[in-house]
Amino acid sequence: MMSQLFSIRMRAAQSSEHISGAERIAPAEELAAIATSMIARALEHPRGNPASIRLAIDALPAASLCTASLPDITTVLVPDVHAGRIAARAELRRAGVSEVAADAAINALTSGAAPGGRVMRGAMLVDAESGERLESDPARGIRVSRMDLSPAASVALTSALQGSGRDTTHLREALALAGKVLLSPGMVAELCWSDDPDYTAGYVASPERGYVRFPHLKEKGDHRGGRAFFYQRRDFNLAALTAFLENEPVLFTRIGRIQGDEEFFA
Ligand code: WAQ
Ligand code: MG
Repeated sequence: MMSQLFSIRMRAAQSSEHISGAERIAPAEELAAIATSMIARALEHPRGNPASIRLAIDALPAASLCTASLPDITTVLVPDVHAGRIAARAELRRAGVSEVAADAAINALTSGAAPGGRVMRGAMLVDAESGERLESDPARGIRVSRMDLSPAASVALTSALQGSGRDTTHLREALALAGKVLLSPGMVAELCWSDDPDYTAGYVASPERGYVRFPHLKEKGDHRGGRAFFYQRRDFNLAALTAFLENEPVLFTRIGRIQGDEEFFA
């Protein structure tokens, strides 16, 4: 029997611009330390100084906790952003995303997917065939929440990535987020790169290949980034998907495989 677990979430914003966010699942005795580190992280974020920091803590009903395995990890060694974007596009195509949908999403993330060229708080939802956007609020998008690594999975991931220089908070959190999105029905692929100006890596996740990283998907110093979740339209139900991604708790208790690096030259 596991002890009572809580979802703890942080979101920091300037007037209308998203600064940072974080989602964890933890027992009561860890909440104070996690809250402290989330606040510090919001205050020190390279995207700027927040005007507001919101923390939310919710008890999770023990019966509702779903456990799962994290996706496999592959790194594609692209030499620069140009090659990175071509490789990510090819990965999306391989997963079943159409050319028009892949290009629309890449262009949206490049120019800022929220109105006014801003960064979205959450992810856009994209029809994998037509490229049409399916989220109801194009500034907020969908925020995936209530997912984390179990303590054992966290230790296993650290030891599996040891010496690779890749055991970053960015990777850990993105892996859990991508892992939860992969569990949603009709999911074809996810495209992501960070909105943190000093973090250039991004990934494409898909059911077949898992979490495929690209060290360069944007130039250093660029404040734009975001996420696109591609879905098959025929299985798409916005209300059910939103309920799952935003509210269903998922704890990753096992890690996936760490695959050998792949080369890519554009
Ligand atoms: N749910 C949905 N979308 C989100 C969420 C969330 N919980 N958190 C962030 N986003 C969206 C939002 O538009 C952000 O602007 C954008 O994603 C980027 O978020 O080395 O750090 O937290 O393998 O900056 C990927 C590569 C890092 C890691 C991704 O994203 C690696 C990253 P960030
Ligand atoms: Mg960020």
